[in-house]
Amino acid sequence: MKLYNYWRSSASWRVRIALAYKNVPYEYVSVNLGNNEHLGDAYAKVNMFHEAPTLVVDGVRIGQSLAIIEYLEERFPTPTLLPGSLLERARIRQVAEVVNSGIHPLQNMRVVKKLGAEYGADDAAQQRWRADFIARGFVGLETLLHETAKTHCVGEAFSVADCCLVPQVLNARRFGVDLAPYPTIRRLEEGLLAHPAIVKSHPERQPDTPAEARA
Ligand SMILES: N[C@@H](CCC(=O)N[C@@H](CS)C(=O)NCC(=O)O)C(=O)O
Repeated sequence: MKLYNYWRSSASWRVRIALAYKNVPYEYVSVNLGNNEHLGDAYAKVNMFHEAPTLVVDGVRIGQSLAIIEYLEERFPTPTLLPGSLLERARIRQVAEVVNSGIHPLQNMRVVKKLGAEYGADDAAQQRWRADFIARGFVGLETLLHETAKTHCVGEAFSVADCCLVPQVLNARRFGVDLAPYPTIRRLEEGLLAHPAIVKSHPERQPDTPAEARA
């Protein structure tokens, strides 16, 4: 398996967490989003949406981090990333989608670049845009997690919800979101940052992590 990804991409990190949790070996292929490598013709042959991550298995290119994680879950069911009862699993998927479909797209690189190129938003305005949409999402997410979380996002077992939460909190920190109003999110992040799968897959420790960003 080859994972086309980028150290700093939060959607990539979700998949790296799942691979580490399930102890699945893979080849790390770096796609430098910082240099717009994902926008070139070569990467279009890997991912026609010009997004990271992409998992390539037997020549089949799977995009969308949650689709990749579901593939991994079905192929390597143990340890599971979808634990618990039917209703708990629905909550896990809900948290994952709040991040994947609700928060992340509005703070994504292409959106913010367009604000700069076509709507006159300078760096500070772009940062405010990102921080604002992350914070709006976190207001609801904090309430949801207050209902669902114990040691993990949903109950006491590690799940795909945790794979999605931690990278989004790192983005929040990167874009200057004040995390004080979100005690449940902060508590969960603090605990999860010590998890071996998260430590191993952390952006600070990847093959393409630049020296200045290394742990
Ligand atoms: N929902 C997609 C999002 C993929 C995505 O947009 N990834 C970002 C990096 S975190 C990206 O490639 N952005 C490139 C751009 O916006 O130009 C997934 O979960 O895989």
